[in-house]
Amino acid sequence: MKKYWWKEAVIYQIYPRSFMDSDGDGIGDFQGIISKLDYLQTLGIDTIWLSPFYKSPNDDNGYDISDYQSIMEEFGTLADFKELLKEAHNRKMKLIIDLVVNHTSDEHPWFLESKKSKDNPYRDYYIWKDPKNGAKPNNWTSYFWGSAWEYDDLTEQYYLHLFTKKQPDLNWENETVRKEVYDIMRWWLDLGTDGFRIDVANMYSKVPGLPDGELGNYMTGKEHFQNGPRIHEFYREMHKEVLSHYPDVMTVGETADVPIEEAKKYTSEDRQELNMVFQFEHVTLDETDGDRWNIAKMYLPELKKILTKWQVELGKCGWNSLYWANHDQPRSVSRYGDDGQYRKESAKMLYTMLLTMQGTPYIYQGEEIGMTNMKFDHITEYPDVEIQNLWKQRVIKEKKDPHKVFAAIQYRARDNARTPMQWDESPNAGFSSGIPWIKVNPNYKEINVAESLRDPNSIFHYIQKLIKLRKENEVAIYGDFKEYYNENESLYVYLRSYEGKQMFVILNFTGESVKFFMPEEVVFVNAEPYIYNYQDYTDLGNMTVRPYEAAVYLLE
Ligand code: ISL
Repeated sequence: MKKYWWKEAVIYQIYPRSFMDSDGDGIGDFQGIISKLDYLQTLGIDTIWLSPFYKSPNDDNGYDISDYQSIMEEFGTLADFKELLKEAHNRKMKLIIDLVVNHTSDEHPWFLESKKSKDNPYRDYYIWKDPKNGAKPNNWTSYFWGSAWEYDDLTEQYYLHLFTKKQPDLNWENETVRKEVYDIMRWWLDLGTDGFRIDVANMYSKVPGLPDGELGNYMTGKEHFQNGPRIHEFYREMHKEVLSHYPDVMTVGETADVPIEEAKKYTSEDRQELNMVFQFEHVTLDETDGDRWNIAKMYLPELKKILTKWQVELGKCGWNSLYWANHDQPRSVSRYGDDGQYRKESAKMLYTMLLTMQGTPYIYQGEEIGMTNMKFDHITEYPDVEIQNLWKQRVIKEKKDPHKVFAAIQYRARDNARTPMQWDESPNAGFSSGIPWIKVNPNYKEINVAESLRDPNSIFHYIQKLIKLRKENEVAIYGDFKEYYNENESLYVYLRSYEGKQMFVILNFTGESVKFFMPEEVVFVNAEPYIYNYQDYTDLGNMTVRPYEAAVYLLE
């Protein structure tokens, strides 16, 4: 197995809008981020991923870009970005940025041109189609509700948008579009950025003819645009044109619904496509039939089966990315742990897992202090376009039970994890001296960075220790993965092995105490775990694993 810096990195995701506001406009910014780099360094972070910071009308919080080479005014200037990059590099931290090129904003000059006329040179930058029998060209739906097609009166054609109608899909079949994308990539790499998180990375290639999708899926048409016919060709071209000329940069593709066989293709080194992808199986387990808003209960053996499968199968040829949360997912402690009585124990347990698996771990801002889901009181308090559209569709149009829909929103909304970073006990959690763009979670007086830094037993200090363990023990990064007791409904137990060293991990995913017998083949030299999440550790001879207990043993 080849070694690379990005396999050994611990990546911290910053959602700039909510991280730190330096100028009091209620919106996070680059200077705010710069002021917190030392904090991230204290945690042990060596790589930062910045969510989009480009010029944007913000229909989807910056994932709708109107100029790829300009900075969103609220965040600062290009000079601020360069300063951030320099300050990060001074601290030996890498900085990767979001590449959003499945679509642009409808206010991007390419689209403004494209919609002018059918023979405009930019027309073919997007996907325009004639009506079919007087109606939409096909039955595909958008991720953010309703049809994926929008009619344009001027030219009497429809354009495709897999997300909001302000996010028209680029036409990747057009070679000129691909060249534009590669130019943008080179431009940012030449500035010194260290790589890309690639948005919606597996949806550029649409099946020719854009056939109707199978009915009955939550997303109609997805079999015709996810991991489509030319997608691997596009990545090999991107690699040849751009990435191969910058051998030290990293890429991670965001790939919803990626089967493991496809993930192997994207990430196998010999194929020269991407370094990693984000798979979605463990974050869709609590859906019913693919419907994100019909919440299902998670069953631990199922979750383990998924996680183990990716560990055992992908590591052989590609590389995993490990995550519990990001700006599209609820807070991990509220979802997989217990954000009440066992908040600290369960957050520590979850991150014990994340940092002792094979792959590159990604920590979303605020996770390191155990931030919890936000309980907004009213639908109008959710800024996310996805939620506003969902409400219009399910409650207003379809007349579904508003209480049920609201309960699902409280559980799953992306805004749960987009509330401002909780820095201290001062007003607005120290995030801003102005009025924050989104409500601050009222629990900031108990859950905040200042408190975490004071408390030697905080989640922060525990994760800091886990990162150190990872940096000092290659077995945590490169080791093979073997699971024990896969049927157990409470515990996740595994052994990592690498060049004669072993690491044994026991995690209790429940709020109950559970009896545990050591697997016979695991031989301990030292009874004391290297890391454990209670004040004392459990004796191995007669072991009862306490609620959300976690222990990591290093075996020689
Ligand atoms: O989180 C989802 C919907 O709630 C996913 O379906 C998500 O839309 C999908 O994973 C793509 O996400 C990415 O692209 C979107 C953007 O809204 C997300 O924030 C981004 O991560 C469109 O650019």
